[in-house]
Amino acid sequence: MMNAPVGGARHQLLPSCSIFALLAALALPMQAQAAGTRAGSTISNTATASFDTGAGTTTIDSNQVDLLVDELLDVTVDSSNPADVPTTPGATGQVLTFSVTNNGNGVENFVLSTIANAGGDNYDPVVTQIYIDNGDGVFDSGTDTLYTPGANDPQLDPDESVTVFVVATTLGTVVDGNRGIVSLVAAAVTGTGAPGTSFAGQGEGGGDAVVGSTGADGTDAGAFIVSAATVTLVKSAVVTNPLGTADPIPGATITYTIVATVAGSGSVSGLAITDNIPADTSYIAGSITLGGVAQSDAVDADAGDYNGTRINVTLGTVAGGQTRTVTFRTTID
Ligand SMILES: [Ca+2]
Ligand SMILES: [Ca+2]
Ligand SMILES: [Ca+2]
Ligand SMILES: [Ca+2]
Repeated sequence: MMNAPVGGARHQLLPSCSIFALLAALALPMQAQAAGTRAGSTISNTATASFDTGAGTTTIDSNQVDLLVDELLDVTVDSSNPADVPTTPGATGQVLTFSVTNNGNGVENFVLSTIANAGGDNYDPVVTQIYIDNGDGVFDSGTDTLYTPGANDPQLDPDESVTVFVVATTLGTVVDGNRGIVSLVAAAVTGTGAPGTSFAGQGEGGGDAVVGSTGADGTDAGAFIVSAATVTLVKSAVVTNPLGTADPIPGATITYTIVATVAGSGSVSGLAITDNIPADTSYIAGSITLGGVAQSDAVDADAGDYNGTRINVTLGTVAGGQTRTVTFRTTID
């Protein structure tokens, strides 16, 4: 036998290879850099000796040593949310996004679970579901796959990643600024343990499965931040009368001022201020103002209206840190 290159027959194909084989040969080492040589591969090696006995050079080969590459079990989990995800008290369907990557060198299934009570935060989000993304990176409960542990543990090739969505409910008792952490855990179904732990014959291709440096499980944390707002309402009245005093006598005018203050890092929506015209008084037509701007009594393009018994000012969405001031006038009958 002539000099037999390491790797034998496969490498001998290269001189006559097609462009596809060349591309494959170029691509394979890149794959191998991350996950390493694929589990189940055989590493073969033969030593050669050359010598001269005086009758020319003779070459002899050693026996061939074949090693079956074991499967390394490694996985990492990464939160895909660059910042805390805003939520509001009592909100359902709140989503944290994670990426699970098979860092091993064989195909493996990973069982997923969550931890929401580890502390270091202000409350425990209630995890309701885990979904496996359909590949578009966007959560949609209609097209992504609801995860059931043991039934559809995601199967990943070496270096393959999958996006996982953790869906949670925010407690109704949380307040603005509260933070709730949820960790996603992914663990190799074949087994986990201390690095080096071996599961005989359970690797892809018939070798052993060996726990890698990650312990064959990985975790990362994401967090919700409660972004809520509260509204306080303060009402005051100023009386003027034809006598030039502040006495509330018949014929006196009462100017009511209502200040709505929104506080917190979030906002409120659908904010409206309503006030019934008190008994023994008469509303002064066209007297509603919002932020000092007169509002018509009709239901129309502006925010205010008077319907014969009450004034109403529709404020809509107001962010924390803002105030809205409404005034209207009545006369004492
Ligand atoms: Ca495997
Ligand atoms: Ca917690
Ligand atoms: Ca999706
Ligand atoms: Ca109006």
